[in-house]
Amino acid sequence: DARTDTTTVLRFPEGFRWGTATAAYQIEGAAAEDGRTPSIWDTFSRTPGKVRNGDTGDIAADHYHRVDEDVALMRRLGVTDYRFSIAWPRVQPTGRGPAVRKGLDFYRRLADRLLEAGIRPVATLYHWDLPQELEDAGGWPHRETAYRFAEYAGIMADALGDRVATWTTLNEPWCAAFLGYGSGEHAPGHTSALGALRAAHHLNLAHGLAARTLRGALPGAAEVSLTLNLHAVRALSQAPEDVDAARRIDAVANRIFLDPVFHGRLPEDLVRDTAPVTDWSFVRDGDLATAAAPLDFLGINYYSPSVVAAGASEAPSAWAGAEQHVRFEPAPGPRTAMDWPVDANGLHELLVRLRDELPGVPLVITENGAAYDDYADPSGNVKDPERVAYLHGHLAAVHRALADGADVRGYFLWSLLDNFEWAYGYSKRFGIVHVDFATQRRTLKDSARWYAEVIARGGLTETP
Ligand code: GBH
Repeated sequence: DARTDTTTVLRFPEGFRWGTATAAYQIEGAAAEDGRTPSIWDTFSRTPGKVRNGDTGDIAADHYHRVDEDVALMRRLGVTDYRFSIAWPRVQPTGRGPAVRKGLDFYRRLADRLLEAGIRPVATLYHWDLPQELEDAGGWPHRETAYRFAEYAGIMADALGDRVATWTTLNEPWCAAFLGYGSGEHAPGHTSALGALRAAHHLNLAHGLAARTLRGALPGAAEVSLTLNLHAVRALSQAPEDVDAARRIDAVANRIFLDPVFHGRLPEDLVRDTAPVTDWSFVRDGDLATAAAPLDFLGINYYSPSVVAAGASEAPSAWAGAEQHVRFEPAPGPRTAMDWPVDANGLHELLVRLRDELPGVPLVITENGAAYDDYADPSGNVKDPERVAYLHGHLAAVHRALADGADVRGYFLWSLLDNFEWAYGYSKRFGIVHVDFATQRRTLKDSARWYAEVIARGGLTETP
């Protein structure tokens, strides 16, 4: 009984949302079924040299055919919420015109299974899988894409609005813009500072247009949100040039989205800093006001902090010119299998910053988790002790932020399943459920059992 349990020292508020998260291209597979057409990630993953081992999302975790089993897993974990994304090319294959019924039916079935299991569906409209036809017409650097996105949002609100009450427009527009069009590490793989900045702006515009569309199409109780991967950026020292390097990255990674979406303005220093791009005429009158549609919460994805100093990094980069003035420093301490530093304080720092800068905006951690290799012990249990330690540390940081007054309403663990980890293919495993990709067999890892206990208790014990 939770009330008499004295071992739970870090208790979370009543009604806190405990979830897991996934994304369509990373788990669904069924890439050519029921009318789905290629997205930019299908094209990119088929381009030699772009994804490790030539992996694609053709089959992935075969979730398209295993919805019942996957929802049953979540019911076992006891999650209150599940965050999934909708594959735009599955429901509107060319990114224009009428929707495909079978595609809509898939998401209706998923939402129904979740509701039957007592799990709240949380739908993200865009987790990076742009219909290839829209990319061929110019992609996110092209303004028209924002209007196409708003139309697609309306289709989904009409199709799922009776079942889904919580909506997110975009997942991590920074990645879509700056990894997709700036550094080229992600689809569609372009390398242009101007293209990346145009993409970022049109994603902000798309978000605002879609937020208004959702609001108009859904009943009053629906929630509308945006998910950002805010960068917890720290200066290597208090020397003014290092502090300035951190300011530059904060502008091009964080404030480029926060300022339009919450304040209807562009950061002035960003416009000044983003040489070689000086012509910002792609930002038209009224766009920033459109981007600033009222939201019910801000989603934050956090994995690790960055440390920067004055210096120079390589181009082409994800930093739209800032790389000419900024050097990324290896952060100290342990690392995950992605080689990302493990530092839960970065999450606390971000939450406290948002408490101060966005008063009145509820916060939800829409992704947090880690890639580690797991191993089976002699009795077949899948062990992942580093992941358990990572999760415990980060949830403790969330608890600290709550105690410090941050309005955090929920936590979604990335990820439910091992999946297609973008440019890393299947070489990195983020799941709390192990997937044997040869047989599609799912096995709970220790971290899944641990998370189920946390949820059942409503909090953490002193140590994992
Ligand atoms: C998320 O993105 C995605 O939403 C999810 O689909 C993905 O599977 C998951 O995380 C794990 O990768 O570029 O120098 O700032 C993560 C975003 C952006 C986090 C790049 C790490 C690297 C340091 N990532 N960042 S830097």
